[in-house]
Amino acid sequence: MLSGLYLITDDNHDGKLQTKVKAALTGGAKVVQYRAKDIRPDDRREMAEKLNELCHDHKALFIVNDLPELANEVGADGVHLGQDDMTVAQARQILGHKKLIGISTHSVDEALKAEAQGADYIGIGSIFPTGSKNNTTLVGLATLTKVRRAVRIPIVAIGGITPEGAFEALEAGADSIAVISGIMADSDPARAAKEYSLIFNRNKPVPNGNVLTIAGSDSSGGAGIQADIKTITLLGSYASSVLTALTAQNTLGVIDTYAVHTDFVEKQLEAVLDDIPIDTVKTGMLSWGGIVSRIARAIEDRSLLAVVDPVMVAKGGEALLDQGAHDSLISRLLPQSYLLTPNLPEVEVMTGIEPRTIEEMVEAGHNLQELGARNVLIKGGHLSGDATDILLLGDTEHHLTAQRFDTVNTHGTGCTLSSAIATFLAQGYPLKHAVERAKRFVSLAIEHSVPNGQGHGAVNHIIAAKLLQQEATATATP
Ligand code: 3NM
Repeated sequence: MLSGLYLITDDNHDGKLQTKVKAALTGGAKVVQYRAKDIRPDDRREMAEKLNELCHDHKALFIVNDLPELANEVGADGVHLGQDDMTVAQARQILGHKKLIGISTHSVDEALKAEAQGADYIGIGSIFPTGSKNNTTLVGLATLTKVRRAVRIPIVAIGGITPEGAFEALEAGADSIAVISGIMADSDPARAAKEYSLIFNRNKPVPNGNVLTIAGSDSSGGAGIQADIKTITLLGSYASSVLTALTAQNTLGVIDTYAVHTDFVEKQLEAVLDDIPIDTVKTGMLSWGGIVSRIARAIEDRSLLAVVDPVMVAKGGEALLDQGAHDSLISRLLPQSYLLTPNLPEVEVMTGIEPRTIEEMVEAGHNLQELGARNVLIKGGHLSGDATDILLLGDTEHHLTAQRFDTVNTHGTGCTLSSAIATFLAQGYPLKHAVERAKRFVSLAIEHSVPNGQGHGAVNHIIAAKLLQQEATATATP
């Protein structure tokens, strides 16, 4: 069964093809199709041999575009044919019955014909507009759904597919998603591939997705590791945790903190990461510089998708990060963050400017992207009026507004939001969906918070998870 992320190589012979394919395989690509149009046959064969070996080392399939003879010579798993290439029967004669043969199709008729001819899978495209291939037909998601109803063989959706588009294409019935530019043109192909790969976690049985939280303990249970584990668990994923510090804390404030030794933080990290296939990471309070650097290194080495909540000050105003940690956060961790989720005071600490308007929030977000954050969510809760957050997704900008509730019981909102985002990402929601859903969860948790203790009571994770589930069931299409 052909499923998962299907990478197609581009024609950009900049000497980085192998490195990029290896990164994509590390990020979770399950199939690689070698598509090399204008290259000398000897060079093509040499490259095909190398990529074939790389794929097999990563237990991925290797498919050659257009050329069954080359696929045969290098021991590839199959060939992919265009409508104008040889027939399936001709390719079968060269490759035999054990190899895969795929065909590009652009309509229900072509798909039915490909299945009748004995193709093992079909490509269908272009689903969205693409700059990677000339003269494609734009078929769209509706045709994809019709093709799904018409054929039984696996369907690979192709053309202009972003992670958001991948989510839609899987909903529309695709088994696999083929991507060129979304991975090959990305400066970080491993993370890009991971982002696409996670979309395939959708609809897996509970616990769906492995989330690792790296944060401090809040003895009162409302924030920190405790809020993270409640959030991740109640939303249906599996929570692992690495503790960076203990706090003596209650709803009135932080009384004291006790940092865990850096070596021991690293031991915890390695114990988890060497064993459990972690889908996403959330980082919270990291306490001091040595810890921040080691965590940044682990995230970099393993190309993890990390939601970084740059926790710097507690609600009561106590500093939770020393100067060294603050510097390492900016120079080491920020460039490794898949999503950075600062509130306005944290934006000020990181950029030197405290935004007072939406425009200033957007500008500060771009500054944080220039410092290396891949995507940024600036939480506008500290501005008056409805709470508007700014989400910068690569180079697109979204404004997300939520109702403000008049309550002091907001202990743990930041931790809850970032761990909910990490959870929904691990469950196969693309980033914008994950952020929107996490915001809804936090809104419900604040709306239904109950006083507990003498200060800022905690948000209500339990009711929020139930209500979110009910809302999802009510809006699901029958
Ligand atoms: N075949 P990107 S679209 C190779 O419609 C190819 O059959 C298509 O590249 C088809 O992910 C396409 O960069 C290009 O849009 C896909």
